[in-house]
Amino acid sequence: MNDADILNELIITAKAKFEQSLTPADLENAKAQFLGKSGRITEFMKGMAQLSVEVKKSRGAAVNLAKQAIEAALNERRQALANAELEKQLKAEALDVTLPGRLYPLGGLHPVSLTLERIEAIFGSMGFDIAQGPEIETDWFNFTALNTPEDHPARSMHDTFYVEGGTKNSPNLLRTHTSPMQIRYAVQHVKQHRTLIDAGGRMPEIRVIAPGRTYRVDSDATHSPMFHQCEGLWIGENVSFKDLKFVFTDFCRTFFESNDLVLRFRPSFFPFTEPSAEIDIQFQSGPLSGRWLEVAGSGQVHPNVVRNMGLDPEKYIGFAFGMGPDRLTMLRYGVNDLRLFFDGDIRFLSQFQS
Ligand code: 2NL
Repeated sequence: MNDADILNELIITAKAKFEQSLTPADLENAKAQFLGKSGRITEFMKGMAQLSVEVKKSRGAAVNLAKQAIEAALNERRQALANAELEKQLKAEALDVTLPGRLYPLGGLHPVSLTLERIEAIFGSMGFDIAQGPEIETDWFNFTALNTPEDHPARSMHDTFYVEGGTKNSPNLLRTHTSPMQIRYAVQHVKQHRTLIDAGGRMPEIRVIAPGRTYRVDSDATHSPMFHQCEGLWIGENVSFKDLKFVFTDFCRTFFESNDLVLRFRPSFFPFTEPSAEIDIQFQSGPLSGRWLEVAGSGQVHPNVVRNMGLDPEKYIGFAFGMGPDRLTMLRYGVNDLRLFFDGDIRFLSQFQS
């Protein structure tokens, strides 16, 4: 075989080897076989030392051409492997920009919070202020100011959570109802209008609701140690039980979205009201139709309590009521175990998104 044939053969073999190389590493190994230090091109050039200048020249030119051809084939193959690699990567990371986005589940309000918002919106629309305040109260605001006698069972360790702090005469406790906030609100209101009141002017009426968390030592299917309350208070010079009846009837009909719902006021007793009444409601249709359901306590604010607000009970009169948003939530949604609201099971809680 002459030189040209040998070199052509080398080029063809190199091209074939490069084609067979499936990875860059294979390809570099194949390259070494032809262009490396002991590669076949290098070998071919060895022994050229003894040749004549003419032959060296023509042979050198031929070898260089062959070398260039092999290098060209090598580069082409390198590029092809790089392209294939890129193609593979692109395919693996393929992104369908036409796919819809993944929705993140949105949180929602707790069913009792929904009820509180509802209560606030309804009383707010009737001109009631909304007052929020401390859950750790003093004995004065929670009991004494509310005409609750020293020996009342509600004040016992069995019924109330006492906490550290406070004074011997007025220990700190977790409020057992939201009434203390109403006293705070009323005292503030009266302070604000003191000059006017003392001058015999007309004090703007106290119209407020106090929603929030309350605490009692109690725990079963219908009682939770932490529960919610929402109380209402309306004090003025000429506020009567008929106002309470109207306001509360309107509230219940709006809250339960039931215009034919009827109310019943049943005589009762609370230390802070006199007279007092339990409020029952009756649906005229639906699953609870015909049953009397207790939803609130109420009454005319006791003169002692009016006095503790800084007002003269001979001149100022009004009513108060207290209801349980937890129970209202159970009635509205037909839930029969109060504990479900406070277990924190998202499968239960996520059913109340509206
Ligand atoms: C119930 C009973 C009631 C009140 C709460 C009240 C507040 C003040 C003065 C007088 Cl500042 N009374 N609140 C009155 C009657 C009943 O709640 O069974 N609640 C769930």
